[in-house]
Amino acid sequence: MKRTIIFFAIIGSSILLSFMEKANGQTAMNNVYGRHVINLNGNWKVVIDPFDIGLGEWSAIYKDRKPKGKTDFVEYSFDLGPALSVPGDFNSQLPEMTYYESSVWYKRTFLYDPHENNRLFLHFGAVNYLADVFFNGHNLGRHEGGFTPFQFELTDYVTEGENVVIVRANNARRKDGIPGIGFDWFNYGGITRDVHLIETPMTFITDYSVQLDKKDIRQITGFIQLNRTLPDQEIILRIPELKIDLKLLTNAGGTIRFSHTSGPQLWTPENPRLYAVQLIAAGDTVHDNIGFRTIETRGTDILLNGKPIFLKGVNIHEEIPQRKARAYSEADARVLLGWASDLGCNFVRLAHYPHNEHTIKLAEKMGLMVWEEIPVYQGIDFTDPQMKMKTERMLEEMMNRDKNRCNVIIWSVANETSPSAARDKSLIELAEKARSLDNSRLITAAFNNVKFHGHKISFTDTVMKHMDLVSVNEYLGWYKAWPDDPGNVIWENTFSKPLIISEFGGEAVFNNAGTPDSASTWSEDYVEKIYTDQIRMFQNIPFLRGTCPWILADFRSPGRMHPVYQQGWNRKGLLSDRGERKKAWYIMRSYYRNDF
Ligand code: GCB
Repeated sequence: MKRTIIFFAIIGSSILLSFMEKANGQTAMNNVYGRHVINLNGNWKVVIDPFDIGLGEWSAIYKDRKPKGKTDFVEYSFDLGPALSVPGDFNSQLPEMTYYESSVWYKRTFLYDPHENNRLFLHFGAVNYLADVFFNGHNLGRHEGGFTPFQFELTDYVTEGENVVIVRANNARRKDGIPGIGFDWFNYGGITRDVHLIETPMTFITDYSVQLDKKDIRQITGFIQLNRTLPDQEIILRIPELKIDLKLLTNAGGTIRFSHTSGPQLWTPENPRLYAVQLIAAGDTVHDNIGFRTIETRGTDILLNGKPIFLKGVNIHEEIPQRKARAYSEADARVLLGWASDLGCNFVRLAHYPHNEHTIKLAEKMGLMVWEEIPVYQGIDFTDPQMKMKTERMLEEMMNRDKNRCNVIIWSVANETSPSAARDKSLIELAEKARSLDNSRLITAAFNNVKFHGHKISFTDTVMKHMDLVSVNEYLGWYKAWPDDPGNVIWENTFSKPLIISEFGGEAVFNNAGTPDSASTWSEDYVEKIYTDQIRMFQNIPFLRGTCPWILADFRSPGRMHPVYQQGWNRKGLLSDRGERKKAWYIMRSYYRNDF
């Protein structure tokens, strides 16, 4: 039986959009790890399809055909082919796949015993970039976007005994993609994050938000939403350590809005306090760990829980350089975030796309504030009529997943886009969209187009006005010559907002000695000098509220072709590809320890 889920537009137009998406089974339930799930990670059999012909009628790989008789043959086979580990990118698992950019078909079977009155969903943490999902011979649909979760409902198709999931994962770069054709990181493809089956009763909690009231920090406020428009359904909200045990009833739309006086200890980087939270509807329980804090700007300050803070940040790509692979696990997050905290950070910019949930959650436990962004990166074609729908959807998928993570303080809608009428309109609309979905965090985009007038630097991109913070990627001393002695450079605050220097740095090969006055030998000394010069400049920017060096560790990028110094790596890491500390690391660390 095919079910239609009906939602009313109770909490604004975003709900209407999510209704439409849910109806075709795509927007993921948030906090999959706090629900009743069966893990489908492990070895999946694959068919490698470099010419991407498997969707055509001749191959029809999704049918998983077997030869029918002596005169029949099939030119692929899951059973006789290799297996790949899921989660995990396919590029790092087979040597011949290193630079592969096309389709891989994955197959996984599982045994199931359907229960009356249960529903079953198939949830992917992420598949880069396109995913076509087939289940027991049915085409469930497609998801576009390599870094956000999605799901399909299996209830109508699941059978007793063996069930078959087949996924076409295609990582070809596309002009109409987000990101587009060109980007400065490695294009790891495949089923890169966890896969789960989610079991729910007929009525279940689809979505919720539990957070501190922005205006009154004695109030815990939010909403809980059921999948059905059933009034008077009881939902229990429990936070035992705060002695909260509320019995709440849904309204006609199947939703609860609540506000409860309490006095939680606030989450801070020094004391990242989280509270166990349970949401209990008839037969459905969701567990979470939630922290409470406020974040806002006042003039040129950023206030965490009402107090000014400086964001001691670092940029991170979702890559384990020693393994030359996409990071995906809590163990990987421990390595990357451990490095960031050794550097003295209280903040990380997760570039340039939403990273996996383990990373966000571990950062929350470690007291690291997070900037999350969607891959609206450099060469996006803003004139493409599909772009608005695609970018908004990605934004919504990211925000939906992480809206209960108190350490996420900034949503960024773009990185380094060139002004044009189409781009300006898109970014302004994206910022408005982000605000309409969540007014409890700060919205920004990273810009690289400041104006130089002699030794003065000013902001001229009018889109900056629409952001809560101005974020600038500058690269003085590397891509851009210093306009004057760094100690004399003056930044003008055109829009009277807090400034974050969201990128700066330069390339050096670990252990490469050279002179501090020439970039061309990729020497540590040259980049060390960039860092000391940058810090001299930072000390003269009265409205600077955060810095993020580019980048924590060297990362793979096929566009970096220098045969001696780069060899397919962007060498701007403070750490080498083996985690060794370069000279610039120590400069940044002393700045963050306030002993520069
Ligand atoms: C940038 C980009 C970043 C690049 C970096 C670089 O401005 O935002 O993605 O990797 O510069 O190294 O050129």
